Amino acid sequence: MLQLIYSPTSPYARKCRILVRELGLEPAITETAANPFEDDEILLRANPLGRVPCLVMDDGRALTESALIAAWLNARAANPWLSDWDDRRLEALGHGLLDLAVARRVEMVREPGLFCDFWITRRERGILRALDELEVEMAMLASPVSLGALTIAVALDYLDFRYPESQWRRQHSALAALHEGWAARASFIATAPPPG
Ligand SMILES: N[C@@H](CCC(=O)N[C@@H](CS)C(=O)NCC(=O)O)C(=O)O
Repeated sequence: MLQLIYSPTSPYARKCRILVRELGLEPAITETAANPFEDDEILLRANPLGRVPCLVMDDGRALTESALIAAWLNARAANPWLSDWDDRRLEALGHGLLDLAVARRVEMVREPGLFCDFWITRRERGILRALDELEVEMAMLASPVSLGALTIAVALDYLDFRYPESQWRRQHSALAALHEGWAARASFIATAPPPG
């Protein structure tokens, strides 16, 4: 049995959990919740980096990094998604958007007086540039069900979760359509972060 260690609010982990469901791998995987910020023992034993997601494979070795875990799960599926270099390129862009959104969140939750306008503004400008670029990319998207598209949809949903005031839909209708398609899927609904 494979073990996927995740936290319910982590978008990186959510991407892997959605993929597990989309690829029909649920019977082969146990999902174990852990809080990386409380240094949960189960997580630290599997991943010295102390981050989620982490996938413990059948032989006990662990995979870290959501993109690597996703590629590994896809390779193991009976009906894998096609993933070419262009899809990987989009996946990296979506992943970068996610990194910026998470970094912005980290900056926002610092104690008053510690958070830094420079970093918040810098992250926000990066998020906007990435959204503009991805909006253009949507016209050339080969398939809305791919690792690239999934990563982008998860990043957009994370913006709604942690940055609801961003109003990213206003100038990005193609991204809004991609998100809407994903938001209706059972895998997306089943892995939604808890409110709050
Ligand atoms: N590049 C990693 C990022 C994973 C990551 O940063 N996860 C966060 C949760 S959203 C975490 O575990 N943070 C704990 C920490 O940084 O100490 C991936 O793609 O898996």
